[in-house]
Amino acid sequence: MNLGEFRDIYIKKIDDVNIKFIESLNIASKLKEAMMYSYTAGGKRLRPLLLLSTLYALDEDVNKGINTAASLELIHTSSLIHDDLPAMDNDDFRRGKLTNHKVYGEATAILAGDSLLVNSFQLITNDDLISSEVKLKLIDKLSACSGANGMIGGQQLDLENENKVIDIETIKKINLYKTGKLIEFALVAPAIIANLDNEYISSLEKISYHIGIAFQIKDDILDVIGNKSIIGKPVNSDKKNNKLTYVTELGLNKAEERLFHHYNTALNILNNLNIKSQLMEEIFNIIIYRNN
Ligand code: GRG
Repeated sequence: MNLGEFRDIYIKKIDDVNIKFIESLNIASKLKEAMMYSYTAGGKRLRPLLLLSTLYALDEDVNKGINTAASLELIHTSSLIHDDLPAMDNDDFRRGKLTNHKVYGEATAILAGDSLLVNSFQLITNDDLISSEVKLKLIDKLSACSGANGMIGGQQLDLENENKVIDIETIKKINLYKTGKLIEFALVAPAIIANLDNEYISSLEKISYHIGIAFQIKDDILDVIGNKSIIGKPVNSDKKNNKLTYVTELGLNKAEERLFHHYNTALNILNNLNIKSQLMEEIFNIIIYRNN
């Protein structure tokens, strides 16, 4: 199967699951509308694609990962809503549309982000295709990767280091948590679903480490040289928020060198696993060569 076919089949399934799930929530209509607004605002769906292509590479039934991948995308969406808030990056546009708080107000945007995060776990608990033991392991890993020791902790580090002169190691650490931890989940969840051993999990974690950093370096590069109408949000947001990134620290050329270093290292580890990794590699390429 090629990536286009894979994406057409499985991303549709994920969007169906998430849209039905949000529709099924019997709540205040403005909250539900705000959740739906950001989920359906677009987005490349790279994290679910990574998760499902890894399951495919491991020769597992890809359908066993649909709800887990859907859950991951809900959490990613929640983080974007919060990231754009006035107390964080204070951005007006995301995915080419007004940010959630610009449409629904700050209070509802906070609650929409909270609900997308908290309710996401129910997609795993309600999955009929995986065992209770696997569900517990997935929820444990997903909460670890999202919470204070994961993405949210990374965002806190990012905030604390605004306006500071920091070294490349600190920038790397921020990236590793803020962006890398959800990528880690995308690569490790398939190993949990496939009941693989710790040695395998550790190799996938290593790949996610490098691809997670590469992902964020590319994001930082696009923040400087991206086209606003293609990336769907303002450029130079990092400069506006006095954030140091690989690009501000090293310049574009050296940042790009680092990007390729991490990309190539991830590919080498992946190739040593001898799995059906062609789709994974195509997604790595999208991460590295994308223009949005
Ligand atoms: C949800 C309680 C709660 C807190 C959120 C704000 C925050 C804490 C974390 C920020 C995490 C963040 C936004 C990291 C940047 C990750 C990143 C590179 C996002 C862009 O991802 P893409 O390119 O976006 O996959 P699309 O729009 O394609 O989905």
